[in-house]
Amino acid sequence: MDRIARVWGHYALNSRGHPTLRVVVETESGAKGYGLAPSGASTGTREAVEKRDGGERWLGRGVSTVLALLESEVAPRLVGMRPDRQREVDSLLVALDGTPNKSRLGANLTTATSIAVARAGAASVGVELFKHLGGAKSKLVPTPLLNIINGGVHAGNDLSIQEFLIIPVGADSILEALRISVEVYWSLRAILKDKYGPQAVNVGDEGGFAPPLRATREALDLLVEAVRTAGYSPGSDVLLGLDAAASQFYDEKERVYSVDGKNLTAEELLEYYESLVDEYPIVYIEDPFWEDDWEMFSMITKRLGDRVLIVGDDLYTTNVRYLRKGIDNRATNAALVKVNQIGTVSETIDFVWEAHWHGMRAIVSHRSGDTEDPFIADLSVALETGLIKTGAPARGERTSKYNRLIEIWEILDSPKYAASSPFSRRTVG
Ligand code: 2PG
Ligand code: MG
Repeated sequence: MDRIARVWGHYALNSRGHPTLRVVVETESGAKGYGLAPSGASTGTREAVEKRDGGERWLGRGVSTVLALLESEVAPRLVGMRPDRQREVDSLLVALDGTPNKSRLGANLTTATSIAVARAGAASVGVELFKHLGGAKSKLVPTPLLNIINGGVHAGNDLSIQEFLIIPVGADSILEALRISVEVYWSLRAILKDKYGPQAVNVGDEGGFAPPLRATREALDLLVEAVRTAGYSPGSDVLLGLDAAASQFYDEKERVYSVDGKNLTAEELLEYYESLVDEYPIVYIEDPFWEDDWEMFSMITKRLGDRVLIVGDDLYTTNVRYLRKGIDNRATNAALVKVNQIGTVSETIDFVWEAHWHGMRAIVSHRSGDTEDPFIADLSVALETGLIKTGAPARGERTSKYNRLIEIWEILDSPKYAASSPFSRRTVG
């Protein structure tokens, strides 16, 4: 029976050039696992807390405090535990932290540690990470949602909507899906360069282009044109999605949403989404309203839920407590899943199970400040979510996830690409 022998951590950099921590777990048998904590920009207020040093070094973003806590409090307690007992380790992390939002140890510490233990556990028993987390039966490789036009706080342009996603459903393998996506990405690049000049093809945080656009429809028209130019059919080969991240453009005082240069009431915004869904092959809208407008979430799910996945990200922050509220209110029919929003692998798994149990789709997601750690690729296969959101097919921290999905496809006996199946109708409740 293998046991954890050593746990340590050190500084690493994330895709924004901010520091993060990398935790390493080594077992008595010599098995090793690592984990890196990602970081969000459009974070929900209910998220677990990312702990930073403050002060001047690293512009206040250092993780020395967190590394010291790892060494003094966490590592000594993990030594001697079984690396393949993820739940025991994660329960200990939750108990050691002792707060409802991981604010004492920091969710960056618990996330990196929990992921490192999962990998060490897999290595210790000699199985692939996705099999270790999901059992031998998982064969479903998720359909990716690729953010190829970046707006909101992820880009320096005037687009209010944060993410414009393409969804390559007209494929029968992950590689074909990525081929289609890459062809659309490069068609879009050529179109942007032609229409707006070379500066329009600079990329944003998630590898999508950040052109000088102002209007949502302009961006959607470009996506449709790029899909067609690449030789595919919008609506059957490639579907579209949006992450509005609406908390970012909501004015709480005035109670208006500022979209495309106009101030809209919640009802007007709902009508706006409805017209977009009528005009474009949109099947996915994430965070359409700000994170406390449960009523409007329920309203849009009622109106559009039979043809669109209405997704809670800032609404739920991967926390079962808020998900249950969403289930009770039929607030959404889908939920975004980010390990560092809650802070441990086991709590993330519980969240996905709860969503699935109630007929909701779950979408495993990266963060805008991510790392080369491909953990979420394994997680999405393990939990058979059928959906993953992990940026454009560009920038190493995004492609590491896609490359791992290709690798998993090669490892699996008879893999299945989720294609359009996650968009079939589901009943919530
Ligand atoms: C989101 C994410 C990832 P961030 O809003 O869904 O795309 O962004 O990591 O900045 O919260
Ligand atoms: Mg989001």
